[in-house]
Amino acid sequence: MNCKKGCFITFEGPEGAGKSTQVKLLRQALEKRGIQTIVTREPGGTPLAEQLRDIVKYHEGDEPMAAETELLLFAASRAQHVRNLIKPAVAEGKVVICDRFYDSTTAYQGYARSLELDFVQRLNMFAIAGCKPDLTILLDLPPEAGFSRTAARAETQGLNDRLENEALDFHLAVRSAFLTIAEQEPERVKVVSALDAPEVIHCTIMELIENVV
Ligand code: T5A
Repeated sequence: MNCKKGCFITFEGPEGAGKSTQVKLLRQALEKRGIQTIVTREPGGTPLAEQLRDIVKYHEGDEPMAAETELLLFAASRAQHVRNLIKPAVAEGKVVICDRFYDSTTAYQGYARSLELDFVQRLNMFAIAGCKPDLTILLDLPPEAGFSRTAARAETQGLNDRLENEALDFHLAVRSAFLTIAEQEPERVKVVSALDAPEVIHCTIMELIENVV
């Protein structure tokens, strides 16, 4: 494996699918091969975008956050992240691995929150300014399986966030939306079962990565 140019890889999937676990394993594997790799996440990734992450994930109090506000906060975080971190790093020839990107907005805010899909997609394109992933790994698993993983973690590390606390129907809609996106863009979005052991999933991802890195 020999990275000749920068590239941009995103991970998507329902809560607790194991994205962060796989991002870490992929980074280690690429760095072992001497490939300069940047790992980042959404929402967040730059100081300002991380401030927006705190608001959109942990807002509480008497004033509920409107779905439209939530959408715009994710888009604002992404606009900042793309311009100040992702684009410059890819231009320098690095491999950028991002834990969630605009497919999460389409799935969570577009499909699961039922915001107007055409508008969500136009907003996504506005926020990314042409910075589309070269490859997206969709880690797929039933929400119930993801919940049992994150519940164990919440017990030891603290509370779930606003979106994790949504009802099962919401998370079923998110999963189905991701699978729809993968059907629509089979060249870019590759579905990998998240039910296997982490090492097995990692091997599958390494095979998919060979084509882009
Ligand atoms: N969101 C985000 C939107 O609504 N719109 C958007 O546009 C964007 C960008 C982000 C939230 O914001 C929403 C989606 C989210 O609700 P987050 O904290 O970044 O919040 O949440 P997640 O991305 O869902 O991160 P999680 O940490 O919850 O899930 P991961 O990263 O998929 O899972 P991971 O690797 O942390 O693993 C979870 C647990 O499972 C174990 C791990 O050890 C860990 O304990 N695990 C496995 N167990 C068994 N088998 C495996 N294969 C396992 N892999 C990991």
